[in-house]
Amino acid sequence: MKPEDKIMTETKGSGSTNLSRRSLLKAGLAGSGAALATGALPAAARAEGDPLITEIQDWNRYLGEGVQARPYGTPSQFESHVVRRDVEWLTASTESSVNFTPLHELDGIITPNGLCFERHHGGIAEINPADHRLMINGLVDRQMVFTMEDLMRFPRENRVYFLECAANSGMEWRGAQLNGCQYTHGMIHCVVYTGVPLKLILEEAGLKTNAKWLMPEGADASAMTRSVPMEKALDDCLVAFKMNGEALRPEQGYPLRLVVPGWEGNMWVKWLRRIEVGDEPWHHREETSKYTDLLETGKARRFTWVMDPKSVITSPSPQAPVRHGKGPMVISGVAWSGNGRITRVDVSIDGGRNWQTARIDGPSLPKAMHRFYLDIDWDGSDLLLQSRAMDENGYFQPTKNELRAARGENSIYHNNSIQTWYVQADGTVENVEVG
Ligand SMILES: Nc1nc2c(c(=O)[nH]1)N[C@H]1C(S)=C(S)[C@@H](COP(=O)(O)O)O[C@H]1N2
Ligand SMILES: [Mo]
Repeated sequence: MKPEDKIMTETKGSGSTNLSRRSLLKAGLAGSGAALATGALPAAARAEGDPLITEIQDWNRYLGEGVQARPYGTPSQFESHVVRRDVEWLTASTESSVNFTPLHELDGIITPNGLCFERHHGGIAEINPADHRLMINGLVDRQMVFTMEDLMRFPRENRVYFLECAANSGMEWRGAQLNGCQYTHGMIHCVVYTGVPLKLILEEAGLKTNAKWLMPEGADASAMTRSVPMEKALDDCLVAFKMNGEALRPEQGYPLRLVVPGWEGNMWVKWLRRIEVGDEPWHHREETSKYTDLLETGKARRFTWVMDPKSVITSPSPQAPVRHGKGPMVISGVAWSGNGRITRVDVSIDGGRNWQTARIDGPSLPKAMHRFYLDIDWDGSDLLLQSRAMDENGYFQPTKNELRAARGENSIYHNNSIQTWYVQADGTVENVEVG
């Protein structure tokens, strides 16, 4: 670990950011902060003499590039800061590593393909789809090998799902650590997949009566394998070849990946080359030494597949400070649950003492990202921003202390607790914890 790393704020034991709720309450800062927005924008009509209004600009005067300039479009040059980022000290190599979705720059519920976080254990496999095969073996009536062309002849479906790595927010278990929601919550993406229901492929091979588990395997250098229970495979899993309408990106498993809706990202095997059917789980590395939750008793929770309800405010946040001063402010964030739809998101501006119900806008789809907003009139005082999500099964997000009381302090995986951002009067935002 390099403590001098720019994006890292050591909250524990570093004076300037060691913020407890009590100290804020004492200072009288945890009060009302803001009311719901009502007025008009104060800054709207101040254009008098503004050359951007009175002068003709170059882009107005000269012809622009023609249609042949960008056969495959990329974002505006002014958006070049909107990129995936990694944290160098987090992993020993870049091949077995992770980068993070820039959540603070995005809106709506769909993640653009080029910004979907990447997690791979053996680098990106570059596979010509003509050379790709999917094999089904084990407890089936017919062992089968499919080409990509074969798979294109099955009926296909389009569905929107989030994928969250079980290690998302893992660095935050013991205290506020990374200064930005890209780093604290960016191991997630949400796209529309096109693929074949796994059920149809398994039916083609014919399941034996004792077929209870699947072992999907990746064609990459890590040959990722996990055990997937048959009920899930037959319920809503997809073998997907498209994301957001175009072919999967190489980073996301081109030409074929498994989609395991609502369940931890590790099971969504990329570069899917084989599915073995068995009668019991395989107890491989990623379901024993990794992706299990070590409790205080020394026992570990295993097969904790579902990603429980979670949310985060993406703006304002440390990488998206408030630049506009007091007045109307849009508080925005995302929420998701592996159990189904998000039914409610509450937002607090005073560290969890009072809550207001946020407005969910855009499609509300099961096991997909949801977008929420709270529009306030900021009085310019310090805020302790939090959000908490509730899903259609009535589950809601715990506080950090509630989570630690239930699971102890050893865990990395499955941290779905409430995040706090400290917004200061000058608009800067920091990752903090309230007691
Ligand atoms: N073949 C293969 N599949 C894999 C992995 C891998 O390293 N190899 N990583 C897994 C992990 S840990 C996660 S979180 C997701 C990440 O998916 P993404 O790269 O599309 O974000 O892929 C999973 N599938
Ligand atoms: Mo992961």
